[in-house]
Amino acid sequence: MTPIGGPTLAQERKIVTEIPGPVSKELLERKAAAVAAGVAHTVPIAAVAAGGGVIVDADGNSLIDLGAGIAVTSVGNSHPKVVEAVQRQAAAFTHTCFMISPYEGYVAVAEALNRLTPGDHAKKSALFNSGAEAVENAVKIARKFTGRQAVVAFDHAYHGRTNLTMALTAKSMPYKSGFGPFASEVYRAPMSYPFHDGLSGEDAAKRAISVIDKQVGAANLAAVIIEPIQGEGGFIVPADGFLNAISEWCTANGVVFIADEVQTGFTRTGAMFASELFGIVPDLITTAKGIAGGLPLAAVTGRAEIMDATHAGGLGGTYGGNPIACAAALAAIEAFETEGFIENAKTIGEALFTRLGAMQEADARIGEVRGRGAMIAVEFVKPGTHEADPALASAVAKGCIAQGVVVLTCGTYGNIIRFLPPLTIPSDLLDEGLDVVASVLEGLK
Ligand code: PLZ
Repeated sequence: MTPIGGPTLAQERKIVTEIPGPVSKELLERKAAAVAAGVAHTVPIAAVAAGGGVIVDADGNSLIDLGAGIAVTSVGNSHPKVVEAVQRQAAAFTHTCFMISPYEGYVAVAEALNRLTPGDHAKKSALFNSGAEAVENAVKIARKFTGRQAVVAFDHAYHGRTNLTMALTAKSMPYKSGFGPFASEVYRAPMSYPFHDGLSGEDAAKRAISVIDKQVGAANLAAVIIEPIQGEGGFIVPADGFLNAISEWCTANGVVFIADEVQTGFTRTGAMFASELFGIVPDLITTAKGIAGGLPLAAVTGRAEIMDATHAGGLGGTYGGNPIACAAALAAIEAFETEGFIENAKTIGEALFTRLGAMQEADARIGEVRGRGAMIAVEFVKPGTHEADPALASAVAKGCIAQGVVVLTCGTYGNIIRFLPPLTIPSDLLDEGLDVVASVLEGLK
C-alpha cells in the first residue's frame, strides 16, 4: 500500500532492504531503458511518498531528507495547505493561458512577490516555469531597459541549463561540456570566496569591478547577475561588503543588478530573501524552487520602470504562471509568512553549525563549514591544505545514502557536501541524520 505523504508520514529513518531494494531496482532498470542517459540521479530509490523530513521508497525504506529536492520543499512535501489549494484549483480549471484569459491567482502571486521582495520601491513581476526561464527573462528585461547587451556573471555561478543560462553558469562538466556554442555577450568576473582568496569584501569587489570595467565596460553592460549565496557552486558566502559594493557600482553606472535567489529565496537562509542578510536591494530578483511547495513556478520581480520597459507581448509563455502552480504558491507563501519558517531555518542552521563545527574541530579533512540558515555546507580538503578532496565528498554522500540519509554534493571542485533540509524536519531526525554523517566520516578515516 502506498503511504500518504505530508507531515503525517511517520518521521523515522527505517531501512528494511539494501538501497536500492528490489522494487526500486526494477524501476531503475526501466528508467535506464526508457529515460535519456543524460538525466542522471543521485539517490537510487523509487520515491512513493515524502513529508516532514523523510522520503519513503517503494521498498518501504524511509530516508532522512537533507536535500529538499535541491531547496524546493522548504514548506515540506505535500504541505496540507498546498495540497488543498492544488486540489481546489485543479477542480476549477487547469489552464486558460494567462496571455489569453487572465485569472486572479497569477495576479495575487505577483502582488505577494512585489510586497515580499526587498525594497519599498514600486515593483512588478512576471511568472515563468523554471529558474532558468526566470533568469533568461531577467536578462531580456535588463537588455530592453538599458538598450545594452553585455551580461556579467561570476566564477562558480549556476544559473541553469538552457542556452543563455549555460553561458552564465561557470562549471563545464556536467552542465556545459559539449553543448556549445553558447550565447554571446556573457562575461565572467571573479567571485568573493573568502576560504580560498582570503580577500575582504571590499578588495574582492575592487578586483571584480576592475575586470568588469576593463574587459566589458559599463557603457556596454546591461546587467550583473549574482547569487547572494552561491548554490551549486558550493554554498559560497561572499565576504561582507562584496555584494554591497557591486550593487552600488551597478547603480552608479546604470547597470541592472540581478539577484538570482532561485536557491536562496523563501526563508531558506533564515530571511525571506538572502539579499536582506547583506542589506542589498536588487533591481531585479529571480525566484523559483521554494516558491510553490514543489510545483513548477518561477518569477522575475523588480523595479516597475525596468519591468515595464518591455513592449506588450514581449514576455510570456504558454504555461508561465499556470493556475495550479499559482494556487500552490499562494498557499506556500501564506505558510512561509504565518508558520514560523524563518525561525525554523535559523534553528536548523544553528543545529547544523554546532554539529558540523564540532566535527570540523576534530577532523582536518573539513576545511570550512559555512552558510546561512538552513543552507549550510562542509568543504572537504586534503588535511593541512586548501586542496579539494572530491573523492571524500562523494564517498560521504554515498555512505550516507546507503544508510538512509539523503545528502547532496556541490561545488566547482565537487568537494562540498551541502545540507538544505525541508524546514519541516523534526529536530531529532536532523540530529540522527548528522549522527550518520559523523559515523560515515569516521569510517572513511
Ligand atoms: N539559479 C541559483 O540554483 C537551480 C539545479 C540542479 P531550474 N539549481 C539546481 C541541476 O543539476 O539542474 C538553479 C539555481 C539558481 C537558477 C537555477 C535553475 O533553476 O528551475 O533548475 O531551471
